[in-house]
Amino acid sequence: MNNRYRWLLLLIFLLFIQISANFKQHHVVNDIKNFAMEGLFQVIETDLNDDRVKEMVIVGKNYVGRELLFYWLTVNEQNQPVMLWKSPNLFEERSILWVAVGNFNGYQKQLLAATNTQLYFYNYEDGSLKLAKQSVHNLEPLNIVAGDVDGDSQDELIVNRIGKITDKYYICYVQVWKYRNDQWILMAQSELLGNIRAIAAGDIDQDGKAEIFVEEGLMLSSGNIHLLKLINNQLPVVAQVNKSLNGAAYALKVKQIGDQVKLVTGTTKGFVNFFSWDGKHLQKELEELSFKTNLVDLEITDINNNQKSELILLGHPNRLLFLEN
Ligand SMILES: [Ca+2]
Ligand SMILES: [Ca+2]
Ligand SMILES: [Ca+2]
Repeated sequence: MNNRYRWLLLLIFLLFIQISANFKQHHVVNDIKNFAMEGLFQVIETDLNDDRVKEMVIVGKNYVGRELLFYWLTVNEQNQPVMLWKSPNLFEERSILWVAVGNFNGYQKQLLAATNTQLYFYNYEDGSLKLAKQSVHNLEPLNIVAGDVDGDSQDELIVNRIGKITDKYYICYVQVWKYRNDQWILMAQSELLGNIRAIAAGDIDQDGKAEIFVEEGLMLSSGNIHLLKLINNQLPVVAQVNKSLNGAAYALKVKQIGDQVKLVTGTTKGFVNFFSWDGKHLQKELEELSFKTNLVDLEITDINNNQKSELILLGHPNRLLFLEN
């Protein structure tokens, strides 16, 4: 055996160890094919009742019954979902429903639900959620997410909205809004970024301020990830990764995984990938998970309170999948 061949074998062996070490860690603990609604859009982790145990909120739609709903849920010891609360029907003609949880007003965690024209503020109270406020808005959101982008401990509302409509697709941009004296104040907005399909926020560089991530691309093709940072009330793109994923990444989250904060993506072709920040670039990691399902959203959190994180996947149209390490 020549030297070059031996090195190649060693490299393949090392790659195999790394891949299998990560892959082996995940196994399916529950797989529900028709969960709760006809179509699911979004899953977010949260601790709405502040009991230090994570719950989740799942958003979706019943097409036939013309319902837009979200569920507040936990799981039991068998990893079966247990409903804590179901929203009223927030249906609006041709509207999305999107949910974000954060401390928007500076003194209280709230769940914010947005349709095309309405914003609903919900507070946790005695085991359920109570509508605290409903208002009309003109944010024109395609989706929303919460994040503390300026590091003042108050969450801002980050909105993906349409800037231009061409005959084939939307060209979108990002706005950051701060809630002050019962009003939303525009803090910053980005340039036009493309057909944004997913948005996320989280402090990947650990400076105490959340960065904003968007994924944009056309149709269901592989897209581009932009990392935006609030600098002097501007939202410049400070890093970008082009066409590195297999499929469109409708699932995008920033998560603490082990001792690192990572960007996690889930695509229409069923791939889950992880990106870390090296100070200058988003680095795609070797670990890649693959599922035979069109992913619409994902979450990573200890949903069953066993001190280990689960990977929660939403598959099109209404599949709910839990994986455990
Ligand atoms: Ca803030
Ligand atoms: Ca940061
Ligand atoms: Ca767990």
